[in-house]
Amino acid sequence: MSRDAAASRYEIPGQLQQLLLDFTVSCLVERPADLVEFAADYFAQLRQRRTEQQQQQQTAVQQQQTGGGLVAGSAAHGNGHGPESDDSMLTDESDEPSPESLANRFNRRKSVFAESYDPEGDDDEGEKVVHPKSDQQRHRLAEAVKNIFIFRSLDPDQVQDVLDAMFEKTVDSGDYVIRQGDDGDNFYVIDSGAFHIYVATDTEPTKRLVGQYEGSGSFGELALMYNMPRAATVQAMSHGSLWAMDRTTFRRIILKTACKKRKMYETLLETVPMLRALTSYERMNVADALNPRTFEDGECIIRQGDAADGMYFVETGTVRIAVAGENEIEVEVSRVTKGGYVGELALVTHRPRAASAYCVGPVRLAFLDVQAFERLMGPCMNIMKRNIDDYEDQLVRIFGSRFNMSDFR
Ligand code: 1OR
Repeated sequence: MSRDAAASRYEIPGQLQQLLLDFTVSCLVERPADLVEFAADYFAQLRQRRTEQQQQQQTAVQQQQTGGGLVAGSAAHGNGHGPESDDSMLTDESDEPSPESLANRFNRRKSVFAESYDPEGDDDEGEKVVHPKSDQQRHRLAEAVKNIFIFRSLDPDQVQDVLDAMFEKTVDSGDYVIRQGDDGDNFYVIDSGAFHIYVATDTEPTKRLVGQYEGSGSFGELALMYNMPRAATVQAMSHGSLWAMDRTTFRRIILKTACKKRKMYETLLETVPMLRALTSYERMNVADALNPRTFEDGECIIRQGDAADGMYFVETGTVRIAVAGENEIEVEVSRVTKGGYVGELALVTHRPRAASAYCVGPVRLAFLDVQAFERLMGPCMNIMKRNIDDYEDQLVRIFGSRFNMSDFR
């Protein structure tokens, strides 16, 4: 074989170098225990993202061709138009659709609505709804909504409207509250009871248990936020009570704030390698729970020895981490920039802050409080613990063997 023939036969594809480089960086950052499993997941996600992007581009082109965007609220009520109007969902409703068709509908719809819905353009004000309640009901409702992340950014008037509009719904074990593929009617906050979440997908058409709620939490926001069919089935596993809010009130009061927040933190959360351990749905929940914090140059974000109230993701700027040894003199041990995080150690070890954190120039952070951390960050725990081993090595190098963080765990 000639040299030229060999060269053309072994030509390196243009994307290979970048692809392998990205993959290698992910491996170095996440240090997976099982490289083969990690590689399989990594490339599967990459392919899924590319498919979604292609679908979104196609949709954008189709919308341009048909001359219309989505009308908020139209498709879920069955009078969609343009590319959605031929969707089988609107015509072939039977009582118990096959899980396979549900999954197909969801996957087709998801990218369309998630991308093209613009809450800013939604001027559907709707009427104020009031469901009278006893004092006891009002008290229980106030307790139930306290920890619902998407209510936290509301102003007091909006909270009042929310409380007025909610109505109680009791369920028995086995009742379906939501079925995957259905149109969205209500948003639910759990007052009491256990609920299972099931999802069917194209690759796994038999519905699979993906999570559960035990006496608290909320669900049913996705279909209302993105105008798409229900993404999961939610079934009561015990007698229980729910607070429901109708779709119009949800969209009138909650939608804009919640969508804005999810959009604002979407990019940040995608750049934090650790959070790849979460599903995109779980990352959205993290976005709901985050709060912006800004600091000036030199300001102290975390003080060594303090009790911990939460952790921070770095949005912009640089954070300097310093540890004071026995002589109280602080030594810089590392710097954290965009995509990194600080303050998780004390939350994992349940100990006081092990180091101080200072701003180098202005810094913008996203704060996750300790309750949200405990509810949402479980799937990232192994990655955080592995990174803590790194801190330990670093501290032993700087201060000697006195620091032993694994004792805390
Ligand atoms: P919805 O309006 O689509 C079903 O109705 C609700 O179940 C959904 O809103 C969420 O509030 C809730 N994926 C999608 N929806 C979920 C999930 C979920 N968990 C709860 N819901 N996943 C489980 C993540 C732990 C991802 C599965 C791949």
